[in-house]
Amino acid sequence: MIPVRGFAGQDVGVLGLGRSGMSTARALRAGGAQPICWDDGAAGRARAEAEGFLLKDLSKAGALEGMACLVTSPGIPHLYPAPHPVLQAALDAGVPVDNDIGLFFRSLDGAGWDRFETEPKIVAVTGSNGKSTTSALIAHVLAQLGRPVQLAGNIGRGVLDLEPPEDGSVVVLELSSYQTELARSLTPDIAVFTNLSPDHLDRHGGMGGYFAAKRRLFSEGGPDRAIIGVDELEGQFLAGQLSEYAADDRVIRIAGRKLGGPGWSVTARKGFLSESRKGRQVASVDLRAVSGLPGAHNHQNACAAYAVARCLGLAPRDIADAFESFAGLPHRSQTVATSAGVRFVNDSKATNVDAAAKALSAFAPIRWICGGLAKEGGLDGLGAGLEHVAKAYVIGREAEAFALDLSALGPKAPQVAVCKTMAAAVAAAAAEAEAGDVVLLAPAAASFDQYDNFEQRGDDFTAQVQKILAAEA
Ligand code: UMA
Repeated sequence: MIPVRGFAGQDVGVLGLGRSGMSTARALRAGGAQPICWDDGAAGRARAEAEGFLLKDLSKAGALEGMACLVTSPGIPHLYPAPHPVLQAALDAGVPVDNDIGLFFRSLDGAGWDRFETEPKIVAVTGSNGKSTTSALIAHVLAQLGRPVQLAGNIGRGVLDLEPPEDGSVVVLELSSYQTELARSLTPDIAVFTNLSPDHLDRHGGMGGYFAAKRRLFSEGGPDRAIIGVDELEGQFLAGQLSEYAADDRVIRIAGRKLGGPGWSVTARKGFLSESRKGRQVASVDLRAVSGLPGAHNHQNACAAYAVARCLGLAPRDIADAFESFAGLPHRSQTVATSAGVRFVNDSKATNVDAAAKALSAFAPIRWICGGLAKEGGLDGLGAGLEHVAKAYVIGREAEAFALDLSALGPKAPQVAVCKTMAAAVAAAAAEAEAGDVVLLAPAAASFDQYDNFEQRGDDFTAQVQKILAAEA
C-alpha cells in the first residue's frame, strides 16, 4: 500500500467504496488521516464497516464541513451529465475534490526518494482503446527482462494498493478519462495516448471534453516522454502541441501508417513494426506470428509498448523476444477454444463501435456476436471490417433495434439473426460455422442491459462455447 501523505490528523471524505474507494480509505488511514466514508449502495457501506471505517451520509447538509478534501470514485459523475449531489455539495462548500490517482502522485515522491540508486519510473497509459493491453504488455515485457514492475489503475487494481516502488522498478498505470479528468496531481515519467474514438461522451459533455480529460495526462506535470498515437486528428494535434521542433524526441509518434519527418516514431504496417529516428529506420520487429497480439489494433498496442520499453533503455531484440510470450488479456481478442477448424474469440471488451471495428478487421471470415446497450454515434464507424462478417448474431434486450441499425448500413450490411441471448447466439453461430470461420464476440455495445460488466458477458460467452463443444464431443 502507498500511505497517503499530507492529510495526517485531518478528515477526508471518501465517496464510493468499490475497488478504488476501499483502497483509498485504507491508504488514508495508513497516512494518519481520518477517512469518512460513504457509498450510496448498502454493499459498499458494509465493506467499509467490516474494516472499521467511519461511515457518514455525506449528502446530508453540513456533512462536508471541516473536511480537507473529498476523494471520489471514477464511476461517480463529478461534472456531466450532472455532479453527484455530494460532489455538488463539495463545489458549493469549496472543499477540494480529488481521486486516488491524484493522491497516488502526491504521496509517491518526497522524503526518501533520493535513497534510490535508480529512481523508479511511472508509466501512465490512456486512450480510448487498447490501454489495458498496452499496459499489460509493457508490464509483461519488463517482467520478462527482469525489471521489477507493478501494474494498477483502470485495469482493475486500485493504485493506492500498490507496494511502494523499489530501486529501479517501474509502475505501469492504466488511466481512464474519468481518472485523468479529476486527479489533482498527474506526474508520470512516461505518458502514452493510444488513440481516441467516441466513448463516455455523456460523462465529458461531448468529444471535446473527452479529449480534454485525456490530455490532462500530458499537460499537468509534463512527462519526460510522451508516446502519442497519431492515427486520429486529436493525437496528431497533441503530438504537435507537445513538440518544440520537428525532431524533438521527447515525443514519440505511433501509427498504423508510414510517418515522415525527422522525429522519433514507431509504426506498424502489414504486421511489421518499424522504429525510425532522424528519418532513418533503426529497428524492426515481425509481429505476424505473435499469437497474443492479433490484428492491426494490437500491432498499434505493440508500437506503444515497444516505445515505452525503448524509453526505458531496452534493446529492440529483447523487446521482440518478450512479445512472443505475451498471452493477451482475457476478454480482448482472446481465443477461448478451437474446434473442427472453427476458432472462438472473446472480445467482450469491445464495448464501443471503434473497438469492435478493430476486432472485425483482425479476423475473417467472421460469425459475429454483437449487440447490447448501444452507445451514442450509431454503427457507421464499423468500417471495412464489416466485409469480413459472414453473418451477425445479435444479443441484448434491444436486439431487434440493434439488428435494424445494422441492416440500415445498406449494401455493407451483413446478414443478421436476432438471437437476444448469448446462449442462442453461440448455438446458432457454432451450428452454422464452417472450418476456417471465427466465431467472434465483439459487441460494439455496453453490457449493462444483460450483465453486470463486460467481464461477466465474456465469461458467459466462454461458458456457452464450452457447453456446446462438450455436447459435440
Ligand atoms: N457509487 C455510489 N454512488 C454512485 C455511483 C457509484 O456510491 O452514484 C458506488 C457504488 O455503489 C460502488 C462504488 O461506487 O460501491 C463503485 O465505484 P466505481 O464505479 O468507481 O468502481 P470501482 O470499483 O472503484 O472501480 C474503479 C473503476 N470503475 C470505473 O471507472 C467505473 C475500475 O475501472 C477500476 O478498475 C478500479 O476503479 C480500480 O482503479 C473499470 C471500468 O469500468 C474497469 N472503467 C471504465 C472503462 O474501462 O470503460 C472507465
